[in-house]
Amino acid sequence: MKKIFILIFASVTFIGCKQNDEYKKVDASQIKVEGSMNAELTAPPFVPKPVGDRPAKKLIVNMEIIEKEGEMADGVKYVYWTFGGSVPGSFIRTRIGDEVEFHLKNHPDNKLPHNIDLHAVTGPGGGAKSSFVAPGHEVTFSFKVLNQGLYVYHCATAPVGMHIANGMYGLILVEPEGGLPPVDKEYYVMQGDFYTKGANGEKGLQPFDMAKAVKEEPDYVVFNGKTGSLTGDNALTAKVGETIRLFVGNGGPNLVSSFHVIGEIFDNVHVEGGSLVNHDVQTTLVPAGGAAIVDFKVDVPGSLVIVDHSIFRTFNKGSLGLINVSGDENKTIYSGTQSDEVYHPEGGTIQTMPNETSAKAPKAVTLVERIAEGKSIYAKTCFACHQATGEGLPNAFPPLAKSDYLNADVNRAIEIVLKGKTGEIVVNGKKYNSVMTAQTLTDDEIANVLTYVYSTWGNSKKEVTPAMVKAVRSKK
Ligand code: HEC
Ligand SMILES: [Cu+2]
Repeated sequence: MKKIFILIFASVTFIGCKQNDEYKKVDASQIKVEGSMNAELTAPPFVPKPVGDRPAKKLIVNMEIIEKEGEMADGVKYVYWTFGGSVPGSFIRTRIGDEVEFHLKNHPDNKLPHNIDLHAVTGPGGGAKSSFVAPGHEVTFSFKVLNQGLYVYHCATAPVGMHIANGMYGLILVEPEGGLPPVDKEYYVMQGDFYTKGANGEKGLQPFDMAKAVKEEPDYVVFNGKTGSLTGDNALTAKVGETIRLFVGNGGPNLVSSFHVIGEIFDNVHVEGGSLVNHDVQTTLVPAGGAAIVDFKVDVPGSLVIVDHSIFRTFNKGSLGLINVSGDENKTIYSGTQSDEVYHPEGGTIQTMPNETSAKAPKAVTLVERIAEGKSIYAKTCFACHQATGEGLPNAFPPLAKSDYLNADVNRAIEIVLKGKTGEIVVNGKKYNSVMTAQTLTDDEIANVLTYVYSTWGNSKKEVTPAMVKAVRSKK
């Protein structure tokens, strides 16, 4: 009995030690600085060079606040307020014991005063009070970094929520003595939610919408300030065998992020950006005004998808990024599809989507009405898969923008929307082999949505009428 007790006690203490790693609190206030240097600042998705084994220094940060127009999504303009000209703002990399001399400059062309609250600062308002700066002014304040970890900084000028919602946030990293363990690639990814007067995708210059922000109903939830900041030519890259570290932040202002990378498992996560390291994690929670450091080794080639796993945000509001991994396959780790045979449950392979819009859709008669009506149908039914601007998703959903397949045969396109589609097709030279669900839409709705698709994104401008849809519907 006694033996068993000792055994249990011993194993509990053993596990206990193991989980606590070897965290030792250092009294950073006693660390002496040796010399000074200018901080390297980088725009996302890049980060400055690691601190390595450099001693603590006086680190001079020159940060300029710039208010400027940018693009939230294709054709959607937004006036961002930025730290250093980017959203999120410039990445600041320090080590424990550094004395940061912070120069905050408010560009003379800016309209508003701003300041900065750095969560890495021990002191009133994280520096906010001492850093309040009017347009055309520069303020200076200093602080010693006492705690290691990854910290958010943000503007804290009233109305605070609005300054953050316009993009005024970024990350400051405090590395431990000797630096973080080396990895092959490091990237900077920060989520934010945005509130525009127009609905998601509505073009033109979009002012900030305070009412939506108060209700916490964003039109956009994105990484690095805009949709597409980490896709297409902006996708992150890696090679098989490399270890990747992501410095992940969440500026909010409102939403909490369920940060996940589809196709990977985080080997290590600095939980909440602090010193506790968790291992083998699928999704890590990044609170508004919080951060996490995740790393993983990429073992097989392909596209990893960075998402907020509150997944409608990803497929409907923009929080989607890619890491394109190149290199050799490893069939032991991942086989790829080993067989694909036709599976016929009762009723066929194509499922039907329920649809409540059919009854109340108004009749469009002119081409302009058809396009307007079609646009709203697109936003309700097609958008989730083919994306806001019809570009589709690599390997999953074919593009409708400039689609040779679409433009080649209008009756075939009508049939696809009517009855769904499965089996291999080639669109703009790329193969797709997936399933499009049958859309339960009326003849009018199909005519309108297809007319809209044909009339936008460089397509053939073909008008589709209800009569044409009717003809295809009555075919066999
Ligand atoms: C659930 C996801 C999904 C939805 C919703 C969806 N599609 Fe598709 N669509 C697909 C997939 C997947 C394919 C490719 C099917 C295949 O591989 O055979 C496709 C193919 C197509 C094609 C032919 C290929 C091309 O790119 O030209 C057209 C046209 C099309 N869809 C139009 C629409 C329209 C219009 C809507 C809205 C009314 C819509 N789709 C809704 C997934 C979807
Ligand atoms: Cu501000």
